[in-house]
Amino acid sequence: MGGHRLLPLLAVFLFAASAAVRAETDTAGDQDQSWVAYLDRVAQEAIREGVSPATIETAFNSLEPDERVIGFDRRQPEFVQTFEEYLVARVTDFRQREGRRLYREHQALLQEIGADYGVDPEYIVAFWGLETSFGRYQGKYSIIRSLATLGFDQRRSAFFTAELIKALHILDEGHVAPDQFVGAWAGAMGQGQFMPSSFLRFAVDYDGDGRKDIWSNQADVFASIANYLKQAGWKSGAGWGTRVNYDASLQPGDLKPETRDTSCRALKHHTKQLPLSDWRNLGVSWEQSPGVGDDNSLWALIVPDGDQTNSYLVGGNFRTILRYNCANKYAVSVGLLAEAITQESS
Ligand SMILES: [Ca+2]
Repeated sequence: MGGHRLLPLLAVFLFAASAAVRAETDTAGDQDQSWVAYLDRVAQEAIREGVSPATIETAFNSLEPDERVIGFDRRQPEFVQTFEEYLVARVTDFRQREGRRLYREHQALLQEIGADYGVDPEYIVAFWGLETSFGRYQGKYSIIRSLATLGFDQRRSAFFTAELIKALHILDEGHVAPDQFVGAWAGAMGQGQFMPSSFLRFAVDYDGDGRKDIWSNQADVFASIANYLKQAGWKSGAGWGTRVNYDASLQPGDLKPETRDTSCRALKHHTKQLPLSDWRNLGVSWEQSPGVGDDNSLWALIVPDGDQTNSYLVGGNFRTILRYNCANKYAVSVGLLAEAITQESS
């Protein structure tokens, strides 16, 4: 790869940056040196993967760790929300109202993208609303700086270093200007909050301008979310699940799956998957059918908080939502918000 002979140049550049930092803070000298060594190691790996040295020089120029990011990473939640509190905080009146309004405003584009990817468009809007309140809160942290800080930190170094190298690829491909390459403190980017690895796998240039702009191009944002769901197995029209009632004699804890899907921790709290007819025979009932009369599909029972009055049967699309964000309460809120978006406003 042609980049190899440029390596010494990059090393000189990084060494110069480190010398400047060391001159300022003598006591932190060792820390600075290992930070620079870390960036140098990342740079070499990225260059080996074909990222241009110029891109890396721009990205790493005067880069310093962001202590705020470590603070967020170490912060413990002060209290644990109940499932009900979580839903109230996420599926707000504002998001339902705004979701309905934006669903109508972008209806033609959403229908087209929904048809192209085989994804019900109200779910695209629901993810958009839950992730960033429809693009309002994407985060203003430098993606490169956040990921380098978390990659340099010991706690999840390998994960964030891999994401950092992928972020360098994204810059190198020219999808976004370096000064606009921003997002949430832990590296989730754009209106759908994709990590760099998800961007490289799923982001789409739907409007055809050559850039996958998940930050500000509405068509790219919608199509990228839709493509993520499609690749994760979405089935259009199959629903997500429904709230259910059942008799206290049914013990969901006794209905463990024979083999456990370990791809996502939330699945630990799912019963085995059964057809709706089996659930009916077990005394489970529902007001609103979870699927479209598709008794061949398989449904699991979840009881968030162990509260029987707040239980759901969830299907294949629910498991797809978990691939986007592995938390049962998140996935229920996506389903409920999507339903609210297609309801007539009251
Ligand atoms: Ca584009």
